[in-house]
Amino acid sequence: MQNIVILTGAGISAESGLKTFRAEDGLWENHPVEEVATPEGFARDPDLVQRFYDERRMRVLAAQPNPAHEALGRLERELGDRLLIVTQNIDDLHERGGAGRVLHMHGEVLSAWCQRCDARHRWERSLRDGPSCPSCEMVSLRPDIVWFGEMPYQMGRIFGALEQADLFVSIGTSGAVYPAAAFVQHARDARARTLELNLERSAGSALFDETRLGPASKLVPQFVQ
Ligand code: BJW
Repeated sequence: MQNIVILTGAGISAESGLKTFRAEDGLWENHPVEEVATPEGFARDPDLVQRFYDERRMRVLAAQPNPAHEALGRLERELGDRLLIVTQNIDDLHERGGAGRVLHMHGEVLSAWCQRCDARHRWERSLRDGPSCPSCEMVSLRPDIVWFGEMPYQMGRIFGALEQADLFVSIGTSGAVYPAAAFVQHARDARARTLELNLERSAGSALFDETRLGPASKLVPQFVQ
């Protein structure tokens, strides 16, 4: 039995109706990245950033997992702790697709983080109206999201799993953002086989042993079979 690490990006949720970032009609088109996805942007205009994530939160709550998420849920039931899903996505579609062991390296939009007491709370409503933290009652909640310049979550566990991996699969990510873009090289260093499933070749495509091109809702169920 082999250890598998799967990295997912916005492409796996595209067919659930959630926009990717870097496509022509993507999320960054109307929102300059430095305004909405940096701590400096949040300090400058918290209302704009909260509004951006309020809208994303509503869209995630309305979205449904697609056959790609569901296939990974089935794979996890089969492989148990030999499978680790690492997602850059802030939605909860892997979990609703049946996967329980998911590391959200860029945070979760359905979580609010208190900058005062460090507590995290599941959050489904707006953060714009200045709600107070249920733990310390201070008004200092922000979206529990990893912005540019901040340290992604769970890096120790992720690098540990990559060192033990026999197979690394990257699904629906452009390979434009580090450190996730470097995982394929870590997996290669650990002598894992590397496979890319994507609509089009990613930035690091040459580093993969194999690339299969097509929509995730087709390629992922085929891979899992
Ligand atoms: C389909 C499909 C379908 C479409 N089926 N596929 C040089 C070297 C190293 C680092 C840096 C560097 N220069 C700058 C940095 C740092 C920076 C960085 O990487 N910048 C780049 C722009 C160069 N990184 C950071 O700041 C990170 N922190 C950090 O590095 O800390 C220091 C550190 C050092 C060492 C170890 C550890 C840490 C933090 C990055 C935080 C990223 N945050 C964001 C926004 C917040 C989340 C949110 O709002 O949702 O995360 S940015 C955005 O990009 C989001 C995504 O998770 C991330 C990746 O995007 P993704 O998922 O790849 O989406 P797209 O749109 O780019 O691609 C979609 C893909 O899907 C495409 O390929 C399509 O083809 C495909 N697709 N439909 C299958 N149906």
